[in-house]
Amino acid sequence: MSREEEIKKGLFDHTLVGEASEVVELTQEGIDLGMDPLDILFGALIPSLQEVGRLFEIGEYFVPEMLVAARAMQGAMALLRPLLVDKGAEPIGKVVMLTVKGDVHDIGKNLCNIMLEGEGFDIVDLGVNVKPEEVVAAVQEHQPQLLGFSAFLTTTMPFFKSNLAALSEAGLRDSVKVMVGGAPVTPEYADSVGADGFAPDASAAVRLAKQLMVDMGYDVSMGGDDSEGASALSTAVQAVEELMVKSGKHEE
Ligand code: B12
Repeated sequence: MSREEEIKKGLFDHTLVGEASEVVELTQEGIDLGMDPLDILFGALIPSLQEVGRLFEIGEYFVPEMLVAARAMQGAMALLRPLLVDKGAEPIGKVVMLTVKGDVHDIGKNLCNIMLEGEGFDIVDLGVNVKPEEVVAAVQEHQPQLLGFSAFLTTTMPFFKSNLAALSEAGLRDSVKVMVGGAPVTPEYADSVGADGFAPDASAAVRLAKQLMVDMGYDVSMGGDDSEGASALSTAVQAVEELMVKSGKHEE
């Protein structure tokens, strides 16, 4: 096994049991060895968190185990973030992102933020457990083109609808495009609540965000061989997709 493979295995194993300092050390070693940060993320850390979810589901893990695993993952994300986000160019649009009321899951949202930021979006992150009235206030204050709602619980998904209703009541619904996501969310559910789009993962969220900008008449490069700045992450996003197909996350 190569050192890179050992690092990935170590990251998976240590994240699973929430050993944060080992996860941080291995992440740093991987970065120093020139490993692709997206391979570290999608090839080791996220699969480990998926396994954590499975163990919770079958009753082998409880909330404390999930929490330490999530903390270990976040330590690694702090190291990976600067490598994934390439600041400097003019923002191509503004996105307000949040996890809905009653929900504290933020890893998926944070990952979307990193990828969106890396593609040139300006991100306003409202954090977790965000109430509909706070959503309205943030749209008034920041006037984003896009709004992203994240929910990881079937019991909090209905807040997508509450948020959309609050926006309509405030006369703001037509001023933004709304995208939704999170582990239990489906495209059908997104449609049923009247969202403008759904994405199952961060790379799809980037494509969706750009498409929604284009739909609104903004001139946004859609990746490919265009400008230098935009293409670095587009290439990375493609790499992620390949990794996800390999790991069986995407069937299509
Ligand atoms: C870590 C974790 C926790 C941590 C969260 C820490 C944190 N800071 O986020 C803690 C321990 C706090 C936690 C608590 C709970 N959790 Co929890 N948790 C998880 C776990 C293991 C991982 C979630 C995660 O971060 N995944 C990694 C990310 C990267 O996931 P992802 O889906 O791939 O994310 C992508 C997409 O969803 C998408 N996306 C996400 N957001 C958005 C937004 C937009 C706009 C777009 C376009 C796309 C998008 O892009 C992301 C990046 O690629 C999941 C299991 C799982 N398999 O999901 C359970 C899970 C979500 N939790 C669950 C439960 C039940 C709970 C608790 C109720 C447990 C309890 N009894 O207290 C509490 C609820 C707390 C609350 N009020 O929110 C259940 C939910 C079941 C359900 N369907 O309702 C799950 C599925 C576990 C299970 N298998 O049963 N949890």
